[in-house]
Amino acid sequence: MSDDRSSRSEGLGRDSARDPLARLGASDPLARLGRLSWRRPRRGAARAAIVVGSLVGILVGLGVTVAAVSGVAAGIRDLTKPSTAVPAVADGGAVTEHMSILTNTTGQLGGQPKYTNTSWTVKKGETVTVVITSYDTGTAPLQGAQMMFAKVQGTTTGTEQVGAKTVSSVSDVMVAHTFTVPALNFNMPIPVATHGHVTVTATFVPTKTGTFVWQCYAPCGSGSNGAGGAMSTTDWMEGNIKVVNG
Ligand SMILES: [Cu+2]
Repeated sequence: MSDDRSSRSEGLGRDSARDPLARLGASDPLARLGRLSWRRPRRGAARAAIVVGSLVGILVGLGVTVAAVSGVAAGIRDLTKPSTAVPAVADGGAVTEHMSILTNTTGQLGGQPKYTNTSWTVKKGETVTVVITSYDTGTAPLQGAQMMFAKVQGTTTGTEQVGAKTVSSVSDVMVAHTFTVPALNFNMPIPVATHGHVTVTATFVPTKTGTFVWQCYAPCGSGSNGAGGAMSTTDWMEGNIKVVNG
């Protein structure tokens, strides 16, 4: 290229109007071709350089724009979002759900025990205190696989309060009912009300959302195995707990 450059310098240095060679060169198709072929890459290179330069400029501009836009977006996000990470659902609140187990029922299932407030809604992540007051003075001793429901499970302390006593289980022969939410691995055994009534209290924190069935697993219903009547009737020994986002 340096040779071409020098010859071009000579060419440029010539006065084409007075130099026949220059004129010849200018009119000679081969010479023109040569000149063109010499100039073309330079023009091409120049164009390429301009194009590349423009592209770089555009890309840099785009980059700056993107950075600016994302910066603005980040700024907007920062402005609209809480400054500290907040768990999506937990509100750190607390709620108490009161349930009773009555035995003075009338009608078709007359005399059979019945829970009140059988369906309620709580928030995921909040502390739920369940207070169950039972008026049932009869027992429903646990049988076979039901034995596992003598144990308190899934409460924040692993225990429950029976009156003023803190217990981690209830004697299986003294159980009258259970308040069990299998999907939440939660179980409160309710002992017989030896003094007219007994109040059992426990707390738990639901960690997942959904609608979960709770059930009594003590054979307190009718029939030979105690699984009929109240035990197989919704809103008697069975209900729903709905856990929603806080
Ligand atoms: Cu029961």
